[in-house]
Amino acid sequence: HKLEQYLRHALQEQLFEVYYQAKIDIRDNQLVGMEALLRLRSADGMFISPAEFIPLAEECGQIVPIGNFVMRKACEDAISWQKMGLKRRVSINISPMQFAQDDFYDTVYKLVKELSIDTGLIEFEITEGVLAKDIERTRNVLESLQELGIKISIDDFGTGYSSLLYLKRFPIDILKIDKSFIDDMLDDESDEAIVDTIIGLANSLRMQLVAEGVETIEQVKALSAKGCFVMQGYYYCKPMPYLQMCHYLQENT
Ligand code: G
Ligand code: G
Ligand code: NA
Ligand code: MN
Repeated sequence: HKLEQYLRHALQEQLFEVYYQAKIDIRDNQLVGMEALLRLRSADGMFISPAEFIPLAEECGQIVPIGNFVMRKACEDAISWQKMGLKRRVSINISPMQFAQDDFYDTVYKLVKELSIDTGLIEFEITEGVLAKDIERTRNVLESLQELGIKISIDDFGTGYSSLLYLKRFPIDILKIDKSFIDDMLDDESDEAIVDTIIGLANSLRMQLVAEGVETIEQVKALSAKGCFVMQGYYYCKPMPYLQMCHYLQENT
C-alpha cells in the first residue's frame, strides 16, 4: 500500500507535524488548554487527513511509533511553553492500539522521567472503546496514569458504547461532548437531549466538560446556558502550528 509506505517514510524523515487547537473557558475567556493534533503533508505539500492515515496506521501497527512521536513532541512543546511563562495543559490523543500495548504505561513513565515534565501539563484523550476492552487492565493503567498526575478525558463522548458503570469506576476527569451532537443540538431535539444528558452526567460524576467542534456564537450561548463552559472549535480557533500557538498564547495571556 502506497500510503502505508509513505507513513514509514514520514516517520523516518520526521515529516509529521503536531498542531494545537485551543480550548477556551468562556467564563473568563482564558485559554485553558490545547489539543495536540497530528498533521502530515504529502510530497506535493497537501495535507493528508489524520482521519485517513490514523486508521491505516492502526491497521499496520505504525500507530505505536507515530503515537510515541506525538506524545514526545507535545510534551516538549508544553515544557517550552511553561518555560516561556505560558503554562497550559496539552491533551494528546491515544489510539486504542497504542493504549493496548503492554508497555504503554512504562513508555509514558520513562518519557515523563526523561523530560522531567510536570505531569499536570499532560492530558490523554481516549475513546469509549478503550474503556470497554480488557477492563481490569484498563482500570489499572488509568489509575497508574492518574497517580502519575496525568488527566484523562473521554473523546467523542456519546458516540461509543461505554457503560455508565465504567465511567463511574474509572478515574476519568473530563468528558468531551462529540462534535456531531454540538452540530445539530440547535435544530434537533434528540441531539439537544443528548447534550443535556452528558452535561448532567458530568456534573453528577464531578467531571469537567469540553464541547468539541463549536462553530457558532449560538452554540456557545446554548452550551453556556446549559452549564458547559469550555469550548473547542473553529469559532475560537483552528488547529495551528507550534510557533503560531506561541503568538496566540502571548496575545491571550
Ligand atoms: O485534526 P483532525 O480533525 O483532522 O483529526 C481527525 C481525526 O484524527 C480525529 O479523530 C482525531 O482525533 C484524530 N487524530 C488527530 N491527531 C491524532 C493523534 O495524534 N493520534 C491519534 N490517535 N489520533 C489523532
Ligand atoms: O476525534 P477528535 O475529537 O480528536 O477530532 C478532532 C478533530 O476535529 C480535529 O481534527 C480538528 O481539526 C477537528 N475540529 C476541531 N474543531 C472543529 C470545528 O469547529 N469544526 C470542524 N469541522 N472540525 C473541527
Ligand atoms: Na481528540
Ligand atoms: Mn473528539
